[in-house]
Amino acid sequence: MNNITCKNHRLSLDKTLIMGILNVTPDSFSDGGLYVNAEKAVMHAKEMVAEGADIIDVGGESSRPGSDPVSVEEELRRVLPVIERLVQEVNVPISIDTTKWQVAAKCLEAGAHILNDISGLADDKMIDVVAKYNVPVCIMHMQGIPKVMQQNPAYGDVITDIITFFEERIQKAKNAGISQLILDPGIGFGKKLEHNLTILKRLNEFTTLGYPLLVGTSRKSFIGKISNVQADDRLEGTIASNVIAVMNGANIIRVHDVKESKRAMEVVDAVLAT
Ligand code: 7PM
Repeated sequence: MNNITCKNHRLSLDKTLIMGILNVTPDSFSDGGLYVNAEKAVMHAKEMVAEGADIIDVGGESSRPGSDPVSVEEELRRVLPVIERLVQEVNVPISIDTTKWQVAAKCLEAGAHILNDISGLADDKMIDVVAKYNVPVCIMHMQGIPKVMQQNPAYGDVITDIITFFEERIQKAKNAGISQLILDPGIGFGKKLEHNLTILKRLNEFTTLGYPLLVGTSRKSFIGKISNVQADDRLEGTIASNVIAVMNGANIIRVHDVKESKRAMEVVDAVLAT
């Protein structure tokens, strides 16, 4: 489990990998039309690479708790022009954050290197797409769907339940011939504060499954609940949680703030290498 290989790229797991978040969802700032927004997204991606991002994760559907799904056409309209440019202009692997097999297929055809599926290969058609393109896939755990997932998350033992989920999806992937898996417990996806904290504290229990671990805590609401701060003021909590995750076995952290996260992880990696 020392590398993740995707086409022309090889990601060493000797150090913590930084996955930079590239949102291409419309927000209050993105009123410049499609071309302008794609241009801004590409510039932001290049900035993150310069700051030390090892992977750029492109997402066109907000998975915010309570959010509605978008259509295949709309999601493709947002992400495909950006993916097409990034595979040409950026020298790190590009991952596509989608749960839709049609979106995954088009983006992988366009040259994306990794699939990040927050539904964890829930759709059998997605398994076929990943097998066809033979790319690494991140299987994330989510209880429920974004629209309703935070209404009343409940577990027996949250770690045991997530491991059972991983074991099932690992088997399905293996049966389809998919070998390169990344596992992600899905912080904030159908989890209460106590579940998120337990996942961070006991993350090492997932390492026995034998796959690289990805963790995404960046600016998430559990940090806001602890420190009573807004999303744009959660950098310190993000870094604290990522230090804990990596000390407990995470290999990849998914972050908005690449420069700060990279510097923090250099220190963590130096200790881990000792
Ligand atoms: C609003 C709320 C918008 C939350 C976006 C989000 C993860 C992910 C996301 C994660 C993996 C965010 C989330 N989170 N993929 N996609 N793991 N693998 O905070 O934790 O970016 S979307």
